[in-house]
Amino acid sequence: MLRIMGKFSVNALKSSSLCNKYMYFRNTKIRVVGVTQQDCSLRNYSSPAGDVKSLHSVINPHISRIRNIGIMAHIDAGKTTTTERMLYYSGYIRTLGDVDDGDTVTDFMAQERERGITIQSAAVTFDWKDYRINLIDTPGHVDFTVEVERCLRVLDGAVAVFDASAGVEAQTLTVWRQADKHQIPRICFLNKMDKNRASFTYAVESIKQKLKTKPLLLQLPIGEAKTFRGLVDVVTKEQIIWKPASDVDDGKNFERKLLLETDDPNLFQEVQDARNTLIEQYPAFYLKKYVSDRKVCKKSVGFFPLFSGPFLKEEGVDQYTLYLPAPNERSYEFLQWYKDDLCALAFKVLHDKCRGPLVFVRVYSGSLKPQSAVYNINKSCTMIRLLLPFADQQIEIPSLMPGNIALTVWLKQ
Ligand SMILES: Nc1nc2c(ncn2[C@@H]2O[C@H](COP(=O)(O)OP(=O)(O)OP(=O)(O)O)[C@@H](O)[C@H]2O)c(=O)[nH]1
Ligand SMILES: [Mg+2]
Repeated sequence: MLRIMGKFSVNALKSSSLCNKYMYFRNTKIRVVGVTQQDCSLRNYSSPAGDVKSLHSVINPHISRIRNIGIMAHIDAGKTTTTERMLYYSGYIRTLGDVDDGDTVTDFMAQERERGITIQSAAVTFDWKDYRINLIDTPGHVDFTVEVERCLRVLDGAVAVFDASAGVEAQTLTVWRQADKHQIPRICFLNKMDKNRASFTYAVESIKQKLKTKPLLLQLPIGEAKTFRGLVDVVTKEQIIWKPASDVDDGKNFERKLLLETDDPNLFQEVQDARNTLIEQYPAFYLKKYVSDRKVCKKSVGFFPLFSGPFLKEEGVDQYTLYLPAPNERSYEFLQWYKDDLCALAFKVLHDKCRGPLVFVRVYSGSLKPQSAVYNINKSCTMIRLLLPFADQQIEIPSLMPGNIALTVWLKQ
């Protein structure tokens, strides 16, 4: 845990040793700092027209609008692909990257791009509607279990991704237990519904048996594997059907309409049954009220809404902001000892050739400012810069408020 000791000026690192450029984020000119000197090329950042925000709202949104989310699963379940889709639909990138082509935002290391796997967890910060999402894409390989646990403990919610053709796999079981240990509220996401041998029934059964949990089926797929073409919302009975515009479909074209019995009597009956099961599971709630309150999800770690995909525009990210809690909706016992003093946890260190160690911190209380002296357990150190992470690129920020995650550059002691 880190605490502020006092403030004094230090010589900042020479800017010439850094890869600095400017970019426009939400129409605000911001300095971008590349992690590696070799690759400082800027990506295409876009923001929806007319969506102008002040720098302050971009840097420090209200705590209730922050979501610190991790994506966890077995290797190859589709975590990085899901992360990439979220960045694309939120307007953070203009072209959808692909793990197989080695051009995703979060798998930026050369080895990751060559091998098509995630080796280190990568953090990206982006805005979704009025929400600030700090997302951590974790590796699925068993060798990186410790890396996942380090990230999980600073998150307020997680998305467990399942391959619909494989159900619960070994590493998913491990990370699920880690999330249990840190009492992290979770959403289950059934990915790869379009893949050969994908089976909704099998995957749900596997979650029930292996994770010993009863997921709440909030969406049902329309078709499976090659016949997969959309989803039905069990609460609203609204169906979302893909309308691929071309072979290279980015999932942005879809149609929404109410599911009627005449459309598909079997599917209608399945939705009706799933709805009745939901009401049996939570009889005290009227479904709509329960969805808008989200109280069950925030207070109990035994509530696991289940959605299926591939990821859809709006639908997916909306679920994360709706069902996963904000930092101030979680209770951290240790905060009673800090009150308004700085309390932050350093959970990951990156080594950068130019700047030395870059430390990821999650702020729980107080605020963190550049060029301040901070007390770190048994020694004091000086924090020089604060950066918001965008995978391998960062934006320099003037302060960090509670509930946020950022990168810090420290003065060597
Ligand atoms: N058919 C299909 N393939 C998918 C889908 N999502 C991901 N894939 C493929 O699955 C493979 C693994 O995807 P990744 O996103 O790298 O999986 P990951 O969970 O990040 O893998 P690690 O980080 O290495 O554990 C890639 O070949 C993706 O193209 C999906 O919805 N449908
Ligand atoms: Mg990955």
